[in-house]
Amino acid sequence: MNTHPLSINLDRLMDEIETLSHFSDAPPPAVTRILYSEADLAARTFLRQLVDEAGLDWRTDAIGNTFIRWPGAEPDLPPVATGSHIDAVPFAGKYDGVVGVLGALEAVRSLRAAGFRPRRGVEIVMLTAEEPTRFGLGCVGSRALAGVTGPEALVALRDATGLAFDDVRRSAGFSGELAGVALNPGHYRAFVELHVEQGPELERAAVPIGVVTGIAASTTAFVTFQGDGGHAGTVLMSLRRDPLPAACELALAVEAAARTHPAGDAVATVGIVEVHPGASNSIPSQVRFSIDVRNQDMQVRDQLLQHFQTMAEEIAARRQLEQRFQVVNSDHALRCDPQIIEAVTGAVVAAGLRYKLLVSRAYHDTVFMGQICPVGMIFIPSRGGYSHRPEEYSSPEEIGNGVTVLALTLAELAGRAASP
Ligand code: HGY
Ligand code: MN
Ligand code: MN
Repeated sequence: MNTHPLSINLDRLMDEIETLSHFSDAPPPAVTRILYSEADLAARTFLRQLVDEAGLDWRTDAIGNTFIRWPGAEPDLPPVATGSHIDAVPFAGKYDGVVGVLGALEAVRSLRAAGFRPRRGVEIVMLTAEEPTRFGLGCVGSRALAGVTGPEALVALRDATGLAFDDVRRSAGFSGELAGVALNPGHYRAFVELHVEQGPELERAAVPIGVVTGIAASTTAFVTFQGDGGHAGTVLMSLRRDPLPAACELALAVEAAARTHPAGDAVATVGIVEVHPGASNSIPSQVRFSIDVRNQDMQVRDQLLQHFQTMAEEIAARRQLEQRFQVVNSDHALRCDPQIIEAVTGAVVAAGLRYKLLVSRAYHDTVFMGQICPVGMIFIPSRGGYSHRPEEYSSPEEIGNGVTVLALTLAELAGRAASP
């Protein structure tokens, strides 16, 4: 039985999620929304329109992080933050990140409609570039807010066409000093992110809410094997130094090592393979491919990463190839703050719902927001555990549950102002 007066305007929220999904470079039901693309910029404009309609103020920083502020009665107190991202990997679904941004806006609208007045302000943060698609690094916005990725590292980022992050952000309309992006520790009282689970646990357990206890440690690396190339017809097999079979050998070793690791839940993925020159009648001269490896136990992740590096060297030596193993990012696992977990579980009970504690195997902006304030996450079920594919789906009821729990959590953390 729920004990709260909130009413979530689900029709409006689902319409907004549907409209946002059409700002995409892929045909429905897929969504592709890459950082600073026309689709991304149009989606940001749509979000700001909704914020204006809600009568809330917003501002953006030098890289496009967008801050939507609901002032509290005591402006000197650090606000409570919530939020997520609206960029999407190629051929994604419509809920990853979006539920945490539009759902947060609906949570604030419903609290205001219920006459709730917060002691502390509430700030919704739409974080720029959670997905690594364009510049190879995930969570650029939250890393920069946390000071984990400073101005020099941002300026060094290049996309696959060689365009510089700094130039692209300015052409997208985000100028200002990069040094002004980082927030001080304590800038926020807390950060709570609502997100689709992107896995099968909640659906299998038939539980409507996940209360996240931690987020797995993840690493992204790129391996390059360099050979001679040459004519596919005239170079005999014994004379070749072909990097593609080497890459296949390593990819199979990556899969086998993760699949058989005693931890039982290690994951490793080769998601990008670039073959140069990419002609059917040319022997590849260079192959560059990505390795994404994760586990909530950092030692497991580090062991696997070390194994992959050793394998790359061994394969290159045996096949007389040059190789480069470049770690783009290797992040810590995150533990959510017990106080925030308690606030979320209390909100679930007040909403008359059941919850399951779980670890997130996907990374989120919460990993980096956790460097500057106490954090927590709220999950809702993903049908079939699908995500990063067009079949991603969470029902209106599940989304409504998540928004209600988020609203009640924000109310708890912000505190109710004494006078109306
Ligand atoms: O890759 C991730 O875990 C996140 O969805 N970007
Ligand atoms: Mn994602
Ligand atoms: Mn996400």
